[in-house]
Amino acid sequence: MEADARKAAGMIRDAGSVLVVSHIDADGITAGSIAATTLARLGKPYRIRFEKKMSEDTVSMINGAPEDLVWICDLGSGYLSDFSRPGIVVTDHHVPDPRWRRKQTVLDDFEDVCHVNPHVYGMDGSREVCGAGMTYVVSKAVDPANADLCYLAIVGACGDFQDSDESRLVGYNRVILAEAEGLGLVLSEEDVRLFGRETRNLVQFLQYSGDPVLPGLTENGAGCADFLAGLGISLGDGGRRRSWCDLDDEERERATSALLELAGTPEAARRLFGEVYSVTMHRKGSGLRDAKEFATLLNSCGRYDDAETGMRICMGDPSALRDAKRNRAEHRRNISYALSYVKDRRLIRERRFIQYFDSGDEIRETVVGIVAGMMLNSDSARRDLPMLAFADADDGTKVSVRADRSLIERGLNLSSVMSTAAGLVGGYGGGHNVAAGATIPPDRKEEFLDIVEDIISSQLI
Ligand SMILES: [Mn+2]
Repeated sequence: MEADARKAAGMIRDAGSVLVVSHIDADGITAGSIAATTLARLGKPYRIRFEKKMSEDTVSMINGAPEDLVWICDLGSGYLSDFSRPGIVVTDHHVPDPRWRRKQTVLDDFEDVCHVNPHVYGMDGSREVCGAGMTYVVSKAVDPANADLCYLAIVGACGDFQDSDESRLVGYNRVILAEAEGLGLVLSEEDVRLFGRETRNLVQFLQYSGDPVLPGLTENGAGCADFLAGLGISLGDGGRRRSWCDLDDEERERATSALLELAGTPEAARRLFGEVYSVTMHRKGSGLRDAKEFATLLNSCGRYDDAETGMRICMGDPSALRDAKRNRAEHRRNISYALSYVKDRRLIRERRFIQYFDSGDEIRETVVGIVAGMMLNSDSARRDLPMLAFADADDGTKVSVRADRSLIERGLNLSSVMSTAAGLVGGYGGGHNVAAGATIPPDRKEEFLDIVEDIISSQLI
């Protein structure tokens, strides 16, 4: 990895001009910010483009770009054999293009693509290091002084849920974390891992927990208020509502043990409690101190075609935060509109092995997955069936599907359901076992649902 990073660093130093292409999610925005800062510090002319995915248009834009070098972050590994130009550096963590691996050993006609990807070095790119992490490795090879960007790689890893499986960062992410802690840029602590410890008030913090489900608290605001009152924890401080980060040590310990007891199983307790990460340069309650909240803010920028605002935040522009908060408020309004749209119109249809709704062009394709997940956890839907959602997109119909973890134990794997079923109707798909997606031709939804049901019924035991 270090040899490849040095090679990439050499190509970057030698280039007269650079185009950075990165993904629109939190990992992509932090990766793009690391790349852009690296180039700015070198005094190199550069341009940055954020992309939703590596479409055919993106590939031809890259192949035709006038810059000497294209630095592709958090994208690109799956498309290496589509690049036909010299001067490409890819710092990504997605599974590499299999054709590239074959050709690399036979023909060696890809010598101009410098590919820095954890899968090549025997690491698991879904958990051990993210796109921002790989970009950081190259940035530091360009100049060791870029070590101060390591905290962005931690935010990127949290954005890609790389800390979810073990309730803490693992693998190479821990190497980066140790650097970040050593420089005093990130603080890691053992704490309750529910979302919103800096910005949500205490009731919302517990009420919107979701994973794990806390009996009597999840989706029950009054229950949360009673629970906190029972522990002698006040919800407000003067006129201000308190957040989880406002609790003193003693209050936090009391609340934590009560929550762990409520969680019930050791597995739920393990998901509830683990490591949390704070970006020390940002103050409490700013929305940027907790790494997960920072990543969520970046994601909300990306979802509204405004990844650039996210990048301005990462690069230290204070006015960008106000713009991003406007994005986030819009995001919340969109989600709540989408939820009531699906509920009020009773859009959910139930089939034997799946439930689904078709949102047409009423819900943005970039948030329909979140809406599907929230519907699954609401009282308008069944928990024991996967929830699938359709939304119109530029290049076809976007499909998002979510399932309760209990179905995974029974053999469900939504990633393979989506890739197989989409492939059979002329689309493509993939993802994770509990959350996956696809893009399919709009006129083949019914056929697609039939195939999805067939595959799910054969998976479940
Ligand atoms: Mn990523």
